[in-house]
Amino acid sequence: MQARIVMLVDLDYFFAQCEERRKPAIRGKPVVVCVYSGRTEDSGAVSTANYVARKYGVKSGIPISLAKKKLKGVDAVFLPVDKEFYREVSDRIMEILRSHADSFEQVGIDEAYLDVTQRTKGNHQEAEKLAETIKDDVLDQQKLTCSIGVGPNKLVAKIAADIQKPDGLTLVRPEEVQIFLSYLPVRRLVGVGRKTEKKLDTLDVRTVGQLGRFDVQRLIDVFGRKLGTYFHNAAFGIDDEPVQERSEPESVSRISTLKEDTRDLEVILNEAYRLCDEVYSRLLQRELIYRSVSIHIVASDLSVHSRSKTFDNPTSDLETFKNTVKELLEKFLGESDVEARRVGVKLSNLTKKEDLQKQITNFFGYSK
Ligand code: TTP
Ligand code: MG
Repeated sequence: MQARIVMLVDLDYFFAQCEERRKPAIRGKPVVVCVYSGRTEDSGAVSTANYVARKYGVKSGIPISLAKKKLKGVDAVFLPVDKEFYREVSDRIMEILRSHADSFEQVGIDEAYLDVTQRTKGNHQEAEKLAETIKDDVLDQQKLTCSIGVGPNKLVAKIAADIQKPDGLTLVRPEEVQIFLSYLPVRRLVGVGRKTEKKLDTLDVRTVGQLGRFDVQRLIDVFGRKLGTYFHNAAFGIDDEPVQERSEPESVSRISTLKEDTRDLEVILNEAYRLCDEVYSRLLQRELIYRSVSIHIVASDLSVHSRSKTFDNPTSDLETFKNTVKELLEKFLGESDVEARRVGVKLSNLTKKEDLQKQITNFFGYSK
């Protein structure tokens, strides 16, 4: 089997960086994105903070009141989370990342694995160049920085991505894996949480190197066969987990805010068609076909309205998509007197293109 080359791309201080992007004036100040629980003014937790705020000890998970204490007297910015906006930014970036991968696996709102073995012909120099290109593309097109780890598998790529942040690029060649891992604390390994770290500490195992030298049978005695074997292999950077696209999405959608509140079909359609093009390109990229089309309208009073149409047979036609959106919007404006503030379009009831092909082939009883 050819040695693999896997990347992990992690966006830097993601929620806070999204906020910096849309409010350039806050750049350079400590930015703290918070989940307010709403009980008292400052109750809740910090979701994330930019690197300026991190210098003051502010990080994910701490109480907002503590963050305020740490930033007392500093010109800091506290903002509530806006998941919908971060999701939009994330979707666009994931699309860029997916286009650079042989196989792709998103693992969180701001993280994805890319298997790039084929397109780099297994060459590490090529992989490094590709990682630079990806960083440039994300910055040019979406104005965000990310950190990338490159390694022979997911385990090593993930650890490598964490080594240099923000805006980092860390490449670990197969022959460097052992030395790269050996001095790291065990906590860096995926699957080693605080509890496991403590348990390993009582066994005098603190670094990944020490974990590798620790008797595997004793590890199995302490953690069970599955976990014990995993830890032993992980210590040597062994990991065969493939980079795999997660299951099919239920739907592909886009929503955006209109320049001003309106009931003008032309204006709404103009924006809706632009969203259709974006949604359609995602559909093609993932080789999906659709059976349902929906529109979403957020009105000026923030009420939310939807209209959908489902076809008997799946299709991948762009014209059908756009015509249906037009039809649904016309119908909606005829039935309702609200002004539209945001417009969204969605394709759902998705299936893989090849599944349809298989069905047809089976139906006609022949195969190529
Ligand atoms: P992370 O990638 O862990 O953090 P980050 O992107 O903010 O910072 P880094 O530069 O170290 O990668 O998480 C991604 C987003 O997930 C983060 O921006 C906010 C959210 N998040 C929470 O809401 N709560 C948490 O405890 C963590 C860790 C993250
Ligand atoms: Mg991140």
